[in-house]
Amino acid sequence: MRDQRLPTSPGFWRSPLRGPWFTSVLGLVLLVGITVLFVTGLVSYAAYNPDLSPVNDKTPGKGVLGFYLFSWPTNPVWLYRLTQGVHVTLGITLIPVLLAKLWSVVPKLFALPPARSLAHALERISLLLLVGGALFEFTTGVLNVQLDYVFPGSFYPLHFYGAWVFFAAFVVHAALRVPAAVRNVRRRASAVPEDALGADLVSPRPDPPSVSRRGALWLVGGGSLLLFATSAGRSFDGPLRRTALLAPHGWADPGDGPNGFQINKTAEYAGIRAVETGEEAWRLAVTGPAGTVRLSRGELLRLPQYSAALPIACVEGWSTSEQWWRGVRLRDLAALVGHDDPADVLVESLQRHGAFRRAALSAGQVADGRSLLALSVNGEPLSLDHGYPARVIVPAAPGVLNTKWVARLTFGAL
Ligand SMILES: Nc1nc2c(c(=O)[nH]1)N[C@H]1C(S)=C(S)[C@@H](COP(=O)(O)O)O[C@H]1N2
Ligand SMILES: [Mo]
Repeated sequence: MRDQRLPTSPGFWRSPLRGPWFTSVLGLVLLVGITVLFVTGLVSYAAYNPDLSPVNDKTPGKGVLGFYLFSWPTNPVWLYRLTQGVHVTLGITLIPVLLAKLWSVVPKLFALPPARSLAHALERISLLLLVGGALFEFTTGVLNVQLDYVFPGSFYPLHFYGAWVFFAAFVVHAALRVPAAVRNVRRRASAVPEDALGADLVSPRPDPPSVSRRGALWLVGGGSLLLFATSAGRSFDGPLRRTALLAPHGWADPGDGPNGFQINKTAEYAGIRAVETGEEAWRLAVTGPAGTVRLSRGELLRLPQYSAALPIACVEGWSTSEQWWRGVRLRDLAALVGHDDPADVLVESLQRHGAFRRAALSAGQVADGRSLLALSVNGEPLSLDHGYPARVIVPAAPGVLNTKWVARLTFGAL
């Protein structure tokens, strides 16, 4: 018998909770949950117009990994609000399940010998990618939504490549284990035959139980429920938003009134000075095959005005309900500079620094009559923090494409 004080000895692990049933239940929850995370994650990437690189997407050499990309639609207007809300809220909710699952199999990490055969060695390497990939994806995701881009500019490629590595290992693992996991779950929590997959997880000398396996599952589920209840409010306005205790609170207080909804980056943060946005100084430059026209805010207001009720839905998972935006249609501005058929557009902000000072929209997005260069919201001029003198708003698009403090529109440049 090996020294039971060392984690390499099975006798070192004393929890009576460990066993095939507990691990299998958690595993099957993750099977469903992580599949949804992967799909909504790819969808989020597609929504970002990565084909309009290098403006939107700087992910190097995505090549075949971009095979599924499609032109992001503008309907229904809440599409990204839903997919990204699910991605972020589900990811946060699954944290206790992931941690419990890793805890339940941790003795295997220390099992000796490190490899019994070539097949066993390969399997252990795939598990390393699986566990490492899971921790990496959950950590980068949480850091991004909670702490606001700790890796400016590099979050997308990190989270994107990490997802593919993680998911490849996940598929292999699921193919090998799901049938046995289903069998394990059908059995009762206490009845574990010696030959069940994962029977080696059962401690050979368990401590007396302080909670049953079912009770432990309820604890994990309770933890998830608590995270859900304190996160999901980030997808709503008003009193529900206040339940989002876990959503970052470093944001500017949007106040009340027509402009009283979530602000991401304030004008002050973005370095926008009031002198640049005044009626005297600010001109919008619109460029196309017919040349460049410069328009003041007053001139823009004399063009035909249209309204659209659209939400803002950020990649960080928060969103606002639908606000009434009013302004000039992007496709009318395209026509003004010689594009009768809508073209894609490069949007540039007054902002001089920061990742989000420019964005590219597809021709399909420009064609939609609800895609606006908005001048007002909910019946009042835009506030400086929401992008005065003018901002872009596009149905169903990620918030990051709704450029604020617009200075220049270049149609057909991409
Ligand atoms: N110029 C500029 N536009 C910007 C940003 C920015 O930092 N600078 N942030 C974008 C992001 S990430 C989001 S989610 C929305 C948020 O818009 P809001 O602050 O009006 O809610 O603005 C977008 N437009
Ligand atoms: Mo955002």
